[in-house]
Amino acid sequence: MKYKSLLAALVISIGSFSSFAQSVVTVDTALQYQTIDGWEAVSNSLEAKSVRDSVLPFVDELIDIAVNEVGITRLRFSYKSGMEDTVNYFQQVIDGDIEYDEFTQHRYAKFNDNDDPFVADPSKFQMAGLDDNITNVVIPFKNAVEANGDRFYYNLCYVDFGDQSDFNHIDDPEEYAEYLTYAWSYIDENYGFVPDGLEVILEPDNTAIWNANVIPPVIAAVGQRMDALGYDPEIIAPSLKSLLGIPNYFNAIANNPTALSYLDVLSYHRYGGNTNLAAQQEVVDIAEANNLKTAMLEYDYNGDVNELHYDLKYNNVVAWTKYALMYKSDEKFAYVFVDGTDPEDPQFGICKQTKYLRQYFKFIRPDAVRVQADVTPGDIDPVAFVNPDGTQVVVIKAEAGDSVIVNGLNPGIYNIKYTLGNYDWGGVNPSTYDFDLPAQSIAEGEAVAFDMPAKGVATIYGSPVVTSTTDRGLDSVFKVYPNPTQSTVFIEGDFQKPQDYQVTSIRGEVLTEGILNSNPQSLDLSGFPAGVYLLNVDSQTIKIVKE
Ligand SMILES: [Ca+2]
Ligand SMILES: [Ca+2]
Repeated sequence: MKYKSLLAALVISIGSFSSFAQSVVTVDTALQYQTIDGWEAVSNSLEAKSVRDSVLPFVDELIDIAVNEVGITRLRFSYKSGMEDTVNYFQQVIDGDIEYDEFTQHRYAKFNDNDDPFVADPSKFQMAGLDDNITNVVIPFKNAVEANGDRFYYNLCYVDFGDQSDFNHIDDPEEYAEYLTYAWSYIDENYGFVPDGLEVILEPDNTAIWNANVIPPVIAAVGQRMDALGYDPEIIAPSLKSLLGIPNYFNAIANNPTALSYLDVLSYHRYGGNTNLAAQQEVVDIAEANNLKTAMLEYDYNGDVNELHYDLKYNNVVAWTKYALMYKSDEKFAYVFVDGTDPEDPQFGICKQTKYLRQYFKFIRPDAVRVQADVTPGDIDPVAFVNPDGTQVVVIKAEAGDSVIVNGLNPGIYNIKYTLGNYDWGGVNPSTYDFDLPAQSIAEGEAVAFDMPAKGVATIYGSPVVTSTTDRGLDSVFKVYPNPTQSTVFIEGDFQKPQDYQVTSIRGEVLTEGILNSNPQSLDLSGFPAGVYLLNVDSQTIKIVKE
């Protein structure tokens, strides 16, 4: 009888905690998968003249929202094939001499600069559109990303829709290589940086002249020419409109060993094969067998958290692109919209689907490593990461309300933020947006627990590593120097008594430990490989960079 009442009390106690089903998530940082390269937006949506004139004066506000509110870290520039031309049509658009529509008649029309693909004539490359993009968008965007301590990624994507001229870059792979290396040298000389990625050809299966067989020779040619110039872009291909064609396109590349040696990222769009999970697994299998990254680089209207979550968790993508950085209304293909009702004070806002995507983008940072996250039966699906600063992030996509317990997190303080609503295709504005539950502090072996009230996306994210203890009531503060270090660091603090210390990897593996009993105390890291390590003392953590 006694046991029965105890059981009843326990049931009542759990019942009063939550009326939902319960799911237990277990994070295991020992099982690691892909490393994130970034969240991408296409920046060309700012090039139409009407948008340029109305938005560019306020572009810093747009960038602030895109970078700091949404979390975008990566920009794609569509490098249209028609910039090798005798006429500077884009400059004429800027100057108001022609309409943007007239520019579109020429943007894929190519005129060869001369007969020598190894000698570029600068007067025949019309870079006004690239200059406009870099000056007005890329540089301030890059600065904003880097100010957050994040890595910016610039993806230069060759686009060749339409067969508008007799000459084509695929006529001679060296002409393609000239056109792309010209861009790299031009950006390097004029702006002092170069793109990080070269997306070889946008949607070759959506053009009149590209196919699987013409891609390998251009990859081989441009890879070798970039090498000769000292550039090493990530080569991204085949960026098919339909991922169903990837095995065929990949096999063509694999038959050209030089091309295969340069390929880094197996990229796809989701306009075909979106529901074909076997075809997606085939992409993953090809990538794994050939040591390639995967990336989902466009799915405009229909790309929502269902695709993002699946791509991260099952397709191992390192980058994900919905589409446009900005559009003039809350359209489903853009991240940010602008309400230009008052041209003197345009109002930028986050598009409704982006409000769900942001639960991932803003908290999973470039160079985050995905780790295992299992869940007992429930209505939720977790995906977990370790950020480069060592903080852990778990994003939960919940089909319905649920009581959630998250195990396997490092000790620390965890924030819980959710956005509720129908995130599915054509999704609606959230019923609850950007809602914060009180932060939870957990010790070793403890779990974060909270109620997810309804369908939506929740993010559990660790607070950045604490370097000051004044607000935590701890009995000591300490510092480490030199940091970065090449061998020895000194640990100095106002310790009242000897302190245990641990040095761990960013995944939490203990690499060495001991007791601090002198002040300062030296710690020899000369035997450690270069990398980032975490020093734990008195429940504080300091990041140490070993060079
Ligand atoms: Ca040429
Ligand atoms: Ca030439």
